Amino acid sequence: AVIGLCLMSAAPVMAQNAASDLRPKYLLTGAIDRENDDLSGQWTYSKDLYRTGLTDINGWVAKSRMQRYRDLDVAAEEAKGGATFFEFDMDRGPQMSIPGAWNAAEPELRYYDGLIWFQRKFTPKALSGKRAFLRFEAVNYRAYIYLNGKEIGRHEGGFTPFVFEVTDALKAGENRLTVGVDSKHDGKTIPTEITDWDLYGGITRPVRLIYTPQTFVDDATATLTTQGRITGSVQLNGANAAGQAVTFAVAGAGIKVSATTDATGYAAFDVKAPKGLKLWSPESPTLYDVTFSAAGDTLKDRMGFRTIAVKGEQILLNGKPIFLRGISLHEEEFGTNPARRITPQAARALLSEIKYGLHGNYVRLSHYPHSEVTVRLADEMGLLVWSEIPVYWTVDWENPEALAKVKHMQAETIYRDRNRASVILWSVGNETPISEPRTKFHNAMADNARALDPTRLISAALLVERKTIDGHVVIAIDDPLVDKLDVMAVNTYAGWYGDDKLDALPDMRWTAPQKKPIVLSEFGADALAGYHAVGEPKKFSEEYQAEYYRKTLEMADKIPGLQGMSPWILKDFQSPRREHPIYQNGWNRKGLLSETGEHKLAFEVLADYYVRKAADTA
Ligand code: GCB
Repeated sequence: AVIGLCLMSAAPVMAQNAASDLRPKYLLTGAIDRENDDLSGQWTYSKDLYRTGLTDINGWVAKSRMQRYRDLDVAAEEAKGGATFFEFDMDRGPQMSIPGAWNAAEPELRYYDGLIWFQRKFTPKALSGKRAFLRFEAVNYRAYIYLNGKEIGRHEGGFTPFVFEVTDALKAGENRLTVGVDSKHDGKTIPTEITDWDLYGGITRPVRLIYTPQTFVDDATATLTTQGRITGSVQLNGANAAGQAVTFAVAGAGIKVSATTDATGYAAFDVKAPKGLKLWSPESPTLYDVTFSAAGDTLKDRMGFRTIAVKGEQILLNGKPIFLRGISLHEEEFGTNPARRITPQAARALLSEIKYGLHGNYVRLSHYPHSEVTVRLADEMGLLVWSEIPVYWTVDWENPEALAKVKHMQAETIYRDRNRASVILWSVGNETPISEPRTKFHNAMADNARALDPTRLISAALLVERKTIDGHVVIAIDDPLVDKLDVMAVNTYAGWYGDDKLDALPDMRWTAPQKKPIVLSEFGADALAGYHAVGEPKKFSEEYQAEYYRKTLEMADKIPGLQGMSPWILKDFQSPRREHPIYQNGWNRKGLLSETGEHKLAFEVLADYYVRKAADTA
């Protein structure tokens, strides 16, 4: 049976939960700590550029020779002889290492943009009364999931997790899991087909078969409020979800609180935070072992407790003003042939450059939700996080389906990451040209984020206007979306795009429509590592990039209300739009590090600035 778009399957009504209609049917929060079979490893694959495995013309494809998802031993069929005829064989196909984008797997797949079928066989553990779920951490962009020839579900959106129950679809012994992955983006996808990064395709994050008891803790959360209380909730799933005693405990903090679930399996709790609770901060990222227990099941997590708020032009972490010393980051590991394969080691290598190399305390995870591994590591290492939905440049603003997709992406992201102390900002967009439908769209996103999570700050990376007033260059933030934001974030490229001289930057004046904190969500300049130009700085040289940073930082120091920055970007990244044959060759070169991690001159300029900033604000 076709279950339909997972995105569209609403959960049962839970009156207590403000955004309940967006809650995915299953969340399996904390899934990585549950009993599971990791389905990473070698999968076979078959390219299907014309989508013949999916097309169904008048039903005749039902007997098609091209349906890769059929539960079929093609070699055995052929051995029988006779008229049997197939034009695929998933068992004898080429292999690819999963997770990982296909673009790096084979040279011929570098710019492949379409459908590829993947298959992996596995033998599950004996269920003996348990339930089983397939959880995909991310498939880019559309996923069609089949188990033993039967459709289990579909999902759209390349960066968020999704779960399907397969308790009844599994069989004893060997099972055949087939996943069609369609990377094609168009005017209606999120993001659309035009971006400034490699869109990549494939099963880019881990796939796990997760086992739970019949009734289990599907989702749970706890947060420290600015009133000094710890509030949270637990959602059970299963036949015995109602009327269960629930316990939330924080080991070593003296917190243990109980509640009872209502008819929908939901329970909320609220307790005074104990005096001795150690707060999480970048300088001291204390994490506690927490448990949410009910009906014989326990959801475990490691969580930090902190508050985040805005007061006038300041951002307050645990009640104290903080300056965000950050950098932007794409999800791409180091190397000349990245596959967006973020392992704990790859994430640590990237975040260490920010924390220890740049002396940063903050990272903008652009332009889409990054891997769970990265966000958990930010918690552990002590880096504040800006989290983003790929509503980038242009979107089909007047299309209600686009907004529905985006809202589901927000829900999938927020439910996944709301227990991470590191995450302080939900962004609702990047550089979207101002128009009425666009502002309406973003306003709806901001309302949605607030309904899903009233405890964090909302921002968006805005475009600025460059004006000349009385002979002075004025950079103006003038965007009606600001009304909905806690933090005004702006991208500025004066001195790179356009003809402004670097010496002019420090004299540019900034104006903002309201007294709210400002962060520079981007500024940057391309430099090819190893290209040095003496004399007058030349664009694309390391010297130009370093000088651009010096002058932009001088300008930044004069921006009233500036509370942080995340320059563009830590590392050079693949971008098919960047085709300068000498300096780019398919890479956006605005990294402070080359793709292999060589430090460019500007890296030290920013690191020195952050050392000074850290001393000033200590
Ligand atoms: C931007 C975009 C970012 C680009 C960058 C650039 O404003 O937000 O995605 O990569 O500029 O390099 O131009």
